[in-house]
Amino acid sequence: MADLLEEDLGTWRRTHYSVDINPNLNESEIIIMGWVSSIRDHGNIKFLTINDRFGHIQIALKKKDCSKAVLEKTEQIREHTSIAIKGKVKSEIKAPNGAEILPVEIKILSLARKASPFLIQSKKSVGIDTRLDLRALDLRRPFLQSLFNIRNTIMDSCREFLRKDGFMEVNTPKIIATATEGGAALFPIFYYEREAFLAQSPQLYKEQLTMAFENVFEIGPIFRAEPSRTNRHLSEATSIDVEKAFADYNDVMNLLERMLSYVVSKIQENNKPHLEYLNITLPDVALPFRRYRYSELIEMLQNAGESIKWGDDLAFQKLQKIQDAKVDSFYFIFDWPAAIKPFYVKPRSTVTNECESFDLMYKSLEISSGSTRVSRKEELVERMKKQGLNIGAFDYHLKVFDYGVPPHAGFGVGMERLIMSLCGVENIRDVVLYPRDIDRLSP
Ligand code: AMO
Repeated sequence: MADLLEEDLGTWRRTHYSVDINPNLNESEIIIMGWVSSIRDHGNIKFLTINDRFGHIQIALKKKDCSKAVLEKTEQIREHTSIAIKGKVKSEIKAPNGAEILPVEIKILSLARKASPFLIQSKKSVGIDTRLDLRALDLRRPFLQSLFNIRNTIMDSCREFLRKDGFMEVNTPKIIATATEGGAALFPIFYYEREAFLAQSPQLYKEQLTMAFENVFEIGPIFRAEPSRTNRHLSEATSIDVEKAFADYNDVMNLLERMLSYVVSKIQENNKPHLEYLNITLPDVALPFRRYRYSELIEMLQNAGESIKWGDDLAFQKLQKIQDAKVDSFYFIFDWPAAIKPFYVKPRSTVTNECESFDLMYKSLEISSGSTRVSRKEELVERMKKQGLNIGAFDYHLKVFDYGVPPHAGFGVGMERLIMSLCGVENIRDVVLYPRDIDRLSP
């Protein structure tokens, strides 16, 4: 019975989005489309709220003025039903946009058959697993709509910034033959008769491309087999990878901080309603960001009574100690021990057990790492040997270095972690459409 109510679009097309409706359109005939987010029945008048991608609009059904067909249809509607409404705009001071729609005809395009297992309007909702199981429905929540609109601005503004700065966007293979960041975190796959891997990072390709295009960037997926369950690790993340020829780590640290400052200015410009809804103040991105030498932080931690020595990685928990004491926004940690950074990172010429590397941190969360790269073949082979890598497996990469790879430097920014830091989100799964982790492979 209910199915018979559903109709095709036919010749109907949307004339206005919710944001376009305002009192100036009073008496105009319009068609809006979207989904029903709330129904309030006051006896002789019923209000529907229709959401579309830009916001929501109120529909007022005065029972004495509506046709029988319209009233019958609205009896069938529950929240989430997809709907088209032909009607007249009426200015109404009490309505959200100063105007509402008086419906003349309604098409039910797709009925919601079940009640949503979670509330759409609330910022805090049920546990994330229930929501992820029905993620597309979850994504109708204004909270996530705001986050993903901000994510969209981040993607756009990074691209815009890098293009203006003379970078070319590239796409490198995601099916690869060898590890780039160390062997432990690879996902093996079948590739015809051979074993291959999902790319952990575009590192080696972006480096090679500096010899042809000088300045390149890629926004794409990286795959990491992360067995730990944390709120900041995914098995499939998005990275903003940047590589620049004839530059060193100081140049790209400057580039990265300028990029983030640009991104924040664009969010402020484009996402005012989303920032207001989320009730967030964006972090301070005054330039330059603070810069701490790795050895300085080790000393700071030792003085604070931590058992840590030079050469140890700066674990998340330790960094929380520094955060409490010192920093509450973005900062760089530079000149890391060479032994704990990948083989392609260039050792410092003066203090060779350190390397020209940096991490960009937000409080205790690592947002990006980058470095000056080794551009001479012999030095690269030596670094690989020191790290116990199978040099033969990197032959395809090493042979490029016989043909004048320029000095170069770059960084990779974790997109999800960047959004977490900008929007104050605690669980990384919330800022990915369909997260992948050790427990989740669907939807
Ligand atoms: P790194 O391994 O530090 O460096 O990765 C760069 C940034 O990517 C993000 N990231 C992750 N985000 C979510 N889940 C994960 N499992 C995950 N792993 C990494 C982090 C991290 O700072 N090739 C170098 C970059 C370079 O030097 O250009 C690299 O991949 O925010």
